[in-house]
Amino acid sequence: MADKGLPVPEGYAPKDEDSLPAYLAGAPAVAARLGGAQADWRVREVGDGNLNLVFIVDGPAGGVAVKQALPYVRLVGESWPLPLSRAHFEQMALATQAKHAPGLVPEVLHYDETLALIVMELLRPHIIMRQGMIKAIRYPDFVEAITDFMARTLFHTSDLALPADEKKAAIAAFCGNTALCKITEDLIFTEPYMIAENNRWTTPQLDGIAHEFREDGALKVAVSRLKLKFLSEAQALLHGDLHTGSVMVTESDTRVIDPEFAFYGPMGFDIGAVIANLLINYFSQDGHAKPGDPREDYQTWVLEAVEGCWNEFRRKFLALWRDRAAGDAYPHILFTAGAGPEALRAEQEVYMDRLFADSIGFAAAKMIRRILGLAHNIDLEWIEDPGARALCETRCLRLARDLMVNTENYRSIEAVTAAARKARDAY
Ligand code: SR1
Ligand code: MG
Repeated sequence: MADKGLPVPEGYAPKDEDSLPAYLAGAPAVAARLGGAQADWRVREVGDGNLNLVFIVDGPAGGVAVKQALPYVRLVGESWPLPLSRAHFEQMALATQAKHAPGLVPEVLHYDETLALIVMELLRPHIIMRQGMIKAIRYPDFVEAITDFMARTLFHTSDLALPADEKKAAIAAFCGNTALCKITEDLIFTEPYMIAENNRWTTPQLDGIAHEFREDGALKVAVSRLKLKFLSEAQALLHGDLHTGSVMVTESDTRVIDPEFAFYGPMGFDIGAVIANLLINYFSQDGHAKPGDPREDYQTWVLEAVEGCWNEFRRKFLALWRDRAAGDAYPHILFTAGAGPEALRAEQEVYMDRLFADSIGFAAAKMIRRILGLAHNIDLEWIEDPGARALCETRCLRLARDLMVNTENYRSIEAVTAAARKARDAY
């Protein structure tokens, strides 16, 4: 037992900067990557996320990143226990992602189930994409990489690619990640629409809109439909938390990190996460712009990235469906001759339209939760002037509500980006 939080296995203890080197010296792949002797290794705890410890360790030959789960939510403290098993799901997800999207996730060098500790290659000189976007840095490689990642990981873990027995075994392998799913179910789909202790927003500026959302029946129905999808549609292995804080970048390399929320869920949840976080950044730019540092051109780039994310994802996913369909869904034998091929092509359009609608709905839910719920984005949080921040947030919330409720107006990604431009002018 840990003295606080959840019960932990015998042998678990959080590592610190003093105890980590001796432990890593016993992991041959890690010691080789670092080089020299443990006395030469420099350790820094750098975790700034919501849940875990993260260390960077540098040795004479190279560096590694070490991520260790704590038995509670770091953001809140020991009063909110959280199972260490999330590290188990994370390393399984990393292995699946590495198989289907090689080169787009960090290499795992060592995993310790008891310590809930994963040692990975150190991504250097990468930075967290969100931090770069706040400084208006463009990432020309991003759309290509993230759409490769999403198309490949979602397609290859779906019923379009997997035989039913393999798919069911994979669902079973991830279905124990319930505590992390519950965080999403509560923080994204429920709490922003009610009075909840965890919620916070820019006050008093957003008090009115927060109240309005809590009274909005159409919005509550829309978000509840999305929640039901999240709860019940095991379409593919999701990353589960695919925001720009889960992406590390240079201008020519993109890696997806941190899949501890992984489980089999609706594909649109991952796609929506990417779109939502780009749109949040788009709106936040007006709060970061200064005389001499205008952000309009960057906002144009961000909206082009939003469009690219959907359009390229769609193209790549359909190409995989055409070339690599080996699953039990839409059996080949039904669609090879006669009217079959044409019927399948028409059905693929319907499938992608449905996936698009899901993605935009989930994007909207994620925009709202980052402004009215517990965990906020630094894109907006780092706007110091509360009035300026509230204006960006209001535009984002107004668009999100419209995306979620008036779905008939959003049949294409270009309709979404046009509405984002309009929301920026309208409020
Ligand atoms: C209590 S955890 C809050 C959020 O942090 C993670 O990044 C997920 O987005 C989660 O919802
Ligand atoms: Mg994370």
